[in-house]
Amino acid sequence: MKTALVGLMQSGTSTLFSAISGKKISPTGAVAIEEAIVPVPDERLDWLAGIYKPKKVVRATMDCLDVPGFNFADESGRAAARRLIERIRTVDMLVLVVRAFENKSVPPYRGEVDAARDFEELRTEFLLSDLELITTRIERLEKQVRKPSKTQVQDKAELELQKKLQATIEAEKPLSSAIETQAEEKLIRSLNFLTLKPMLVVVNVDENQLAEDMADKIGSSADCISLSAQLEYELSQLDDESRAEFMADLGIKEPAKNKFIESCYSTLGLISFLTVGSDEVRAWCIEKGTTAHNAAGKVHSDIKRGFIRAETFSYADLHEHGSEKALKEAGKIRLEGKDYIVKDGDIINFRFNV
Ligand SMILES: Nc1nc2c(ncn2[C@@H]2O[C@H](COP(=O)(O)OP(=O)(O)OP(=O)(O)O)[C@@H](O)[C@H]2O)c(=O)[nH]1
Ligand SMILES: [Mg+2]
Repeated sequence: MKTALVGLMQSGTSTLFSAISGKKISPTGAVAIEEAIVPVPDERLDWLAGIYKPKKVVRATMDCLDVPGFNFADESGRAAARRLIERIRTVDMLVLVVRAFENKSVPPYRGEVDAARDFEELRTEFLLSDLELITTRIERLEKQVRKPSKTQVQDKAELELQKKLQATIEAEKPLSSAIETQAEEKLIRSLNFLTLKPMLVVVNVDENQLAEDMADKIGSSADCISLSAQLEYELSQLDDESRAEFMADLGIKEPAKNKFIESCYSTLGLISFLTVGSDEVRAWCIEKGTTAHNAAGKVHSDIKRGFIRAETFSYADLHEHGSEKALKEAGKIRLEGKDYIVKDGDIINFRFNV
């Protein structure tokens, strides 16, 4: 899973990136996209490690990009933003970081703090960038369909679709509303439209605005959370003990970065199943609706090929009963077949034969 953190300049994108990845904050004005593999926090693994005493604990990970802040206010800024936007087309989801705190480094022409305005600006730019892609594609396809070729039928179908998409954007409707069939989705998949990507909005608030729920401030139905990137960064710099103290002082139970990563997971429709043993306790990231057979393939292609059964119990049951032995006595260990739909928190021991 690959996600890009994007925002207007000085929104706190790099601060949030640093808080979740532990990497140094990119200096203001940096032009390079930074990348980090971020472990997905999962308390269940910590508890399981206490039971199984494994040699190692392996967390699921999220591949995260920190994109320099966009400045659409002048020509060179727009050109830079465009180049960056082209480079994030292949990510699985977008995180839009929207500023709701005072920042003296933001040029005064941007006006007062206004999260809803900034969010709209970002969304409009993404939409325009998709529209541009559609327009270019239409021009190319119109030339192409005039000459006979192997792909003529498909090109004609795509041309029709692109025109429909163009009209949809011009009617100010979301692209997703115009894609009605899987065949249509397939025709345009490789274009990687930004406005078709799952999106999470992070409203970045000042430390003393934490109590307010800012999520409704952007006036959108998009998935949205609010947090203070600065505070998360400061928490990430502390050792466990000082962090716990600091959080107790502030009256917070969990760093918001955990909630942030969980939100990315749910925006993408992902869940985790777990494997346990004395060697390793591990979380595996899969899409909701994945079968046991495909989940086995995540672990190893041999396990998928030789799949016999998935011995399955839930983390919640293990947590309640305390041991696998007690679970067995309570009849809570199931043998599932290939078509079983894996659930979040399932602990699976695949039986296979190769
Ligand atoms: N008060 C407050 N300040 C913040 C917060 N998050 C970031 N900042 C400050 O905002 C400034 C910009 O932060 P960055 O993380 O560099 O922002 P950016 O969006 O990556 O900026 P560019 O990529 O350079 O455009 C820094 O001075 C941060 O300390 C926050 O939650 N609260
Ligand atoms: Mg930055």
